Amino acid sequence: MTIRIAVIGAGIMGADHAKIVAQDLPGAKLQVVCDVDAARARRIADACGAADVGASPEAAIARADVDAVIIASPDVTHAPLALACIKAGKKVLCEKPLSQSSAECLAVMKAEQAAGQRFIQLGFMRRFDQSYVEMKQALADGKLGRALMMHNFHRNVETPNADFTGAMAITNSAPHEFDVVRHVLSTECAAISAFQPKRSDARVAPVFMVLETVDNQLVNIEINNNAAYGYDVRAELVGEQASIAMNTIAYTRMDGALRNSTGYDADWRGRYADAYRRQNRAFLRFVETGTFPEIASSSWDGYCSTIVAEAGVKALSEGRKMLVEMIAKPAFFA
Ligand code: ISE
Repeated sequence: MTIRIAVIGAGIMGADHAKIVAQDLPGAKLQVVCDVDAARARRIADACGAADVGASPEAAIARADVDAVIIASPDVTHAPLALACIKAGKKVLCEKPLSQSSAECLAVMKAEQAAGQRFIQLGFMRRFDQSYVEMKQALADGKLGRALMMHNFHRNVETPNADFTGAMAITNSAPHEFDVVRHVLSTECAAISAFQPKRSDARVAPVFMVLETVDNQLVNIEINNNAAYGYDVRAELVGEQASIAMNTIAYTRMDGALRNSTGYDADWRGRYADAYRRQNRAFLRFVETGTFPEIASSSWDGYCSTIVAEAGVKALSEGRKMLVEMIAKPAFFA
């Protein structure tokens, strides 16, 4: 049976998901591209061969010819639209974050539990990236000894718009690290501190965070959304016996003029192209079988990354370490 998918949002991520569904997701059909900007929806739909377009997310979710939904609309719409999908009985791949409010995340979790089955897969695609898969496996195989620290750098070329702030680096970019660190280390964050250096210009300066885990490990995360030179994500997991670090991913090296060089991707879509496709294939299997993918993120994981982000924003604004107080993990999400 072909799974007919509606993509909500035709911006940078909606366009990428529409392309993946149309070109790299055997067994799926791009049924609807939905966006309030009709011209943008039509452009993406025509480019990807979608069956239809729409302007109302709720109407697209309710369509009888839509079996599953990918939410790639603005962050503030994610939780309300996820709730609409649960109500319509449709499984959903929701781009991160689930919400920038932990209370909204709890409401989505509550709705899933009330429905008695899993509906939400969250778009923390880093878990599907081979580098983090190998890190987690090396730790599980005992090759590192006990995990002590994890160093993380997350650098974008430049902020997407002029009103991007240091707090947004924590709520929009850092959730990737908040989630993948939990996943790789199988731990939770107990406390977070956040700092910012001063740039010589008006651009948003990097945010540097130190997380303390409930297992007495240290994690540092640099989010630099104005790195200028390229899209560059790095990570190193340090154990008591060994450490494992992510290589810079490049398929070629240029030699010439007495130099050699490798290129950087312009943004995450290139660097994580394989991870997005693995994530979306896992989602398709979830829709087909009803079995939640083992390594995927759930609405619980969305809550966990958002509660850390909320504490991180307070730590940055108040200039002091903040404790992270979370609810216990419901058995429903075991
Ligand atoms: C963006 O929203 C993403 O999700 C990217 O994966 C991340 O690298 C970027 O920093 C975010 O702004």
